[in-house]
Amino acid sequence: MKGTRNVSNQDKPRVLQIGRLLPWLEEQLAAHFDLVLLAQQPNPQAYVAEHGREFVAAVTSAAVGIDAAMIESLPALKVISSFGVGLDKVDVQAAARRGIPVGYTPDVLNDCVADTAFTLLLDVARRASEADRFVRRGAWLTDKFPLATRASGKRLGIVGLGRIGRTIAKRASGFDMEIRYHNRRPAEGVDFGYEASLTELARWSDFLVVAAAGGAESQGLISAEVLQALGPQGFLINIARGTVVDEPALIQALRDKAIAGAGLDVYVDEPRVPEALFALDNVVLLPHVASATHETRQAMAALVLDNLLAFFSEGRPKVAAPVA
Ligand code: 8YV
Repeated sequence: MKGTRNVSNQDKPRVLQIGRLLPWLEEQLAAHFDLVLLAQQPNPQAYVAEHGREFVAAVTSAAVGIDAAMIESLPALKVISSFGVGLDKVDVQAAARRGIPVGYTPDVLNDCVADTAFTLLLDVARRASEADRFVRRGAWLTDKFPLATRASGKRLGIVGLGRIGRTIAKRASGFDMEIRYHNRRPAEGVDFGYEASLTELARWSDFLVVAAAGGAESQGLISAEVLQALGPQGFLINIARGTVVDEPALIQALRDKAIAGAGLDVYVDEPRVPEALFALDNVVLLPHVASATHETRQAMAALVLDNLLAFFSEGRPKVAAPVA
């Protein structure tokens, strides 16, 4: 019965699951903990108001997050475990104020997210999706497909040289690309050129790849001015968060051909993608799938579980989010 404790679960920590997770992970959580899936409650808000004090752990995801109000409504909460690396929807500060650590899943997704950055980069530069549409509609029989843009040997600007940004840089060296980057401050232990001005980085770049964390600090970083500096030969790739880009300015730039094209995995209001983009051939659109491979999602799921198990056996998650 929903919300009623199973006798065999009484000794297990009570865990609130916010949002759906991979079936394997849900099974593991249910086996190790006294798990309640909030989405299965007829009235989730009323359920939390009535039962919130019973939970010592919460499991969520980067997509769903957990805000300060939810943390507040769980007065016995001791740990949060989130599926994903992004913390823009997880109120780590509110948790930290109560001494609650947040487990999350960095690193295990670096390779797949970097692969997706290059999927988008090569696709939009070489017009692969557009060419696929051309073949499928039978246009090859009568028309000539236009020339594309070379990717190898070009200039790659990376916005946010963190773990994922560095993995993208590794891929780029295989394409003989020259690399520069923009961060709030120069990164340690890298030889790539640092650009203090994002606009200057955009001006220099053939491809500008956004790999910065989301959240208030990076909101609208890729502005109309940055896009203008990227210019009619430049491409924008975003595998970070939709909010890092001024989306209306990007749509305008793509329409006006003020930039050459864009490859996007993320949007401001997912899963709602601005319809204006659907009509444009110079943009490749993915449905936020950068980490979505069997291998990486399984590694993320395993870490979500390990973070909780480590907290209950050793007092801290295996990988805890930094408190800024
Ligand atoms: C997640 C992501 O798969 O890790 C992140 O921050 O954006 C993706 O890898 C997705 O958002 C899961 O919630």
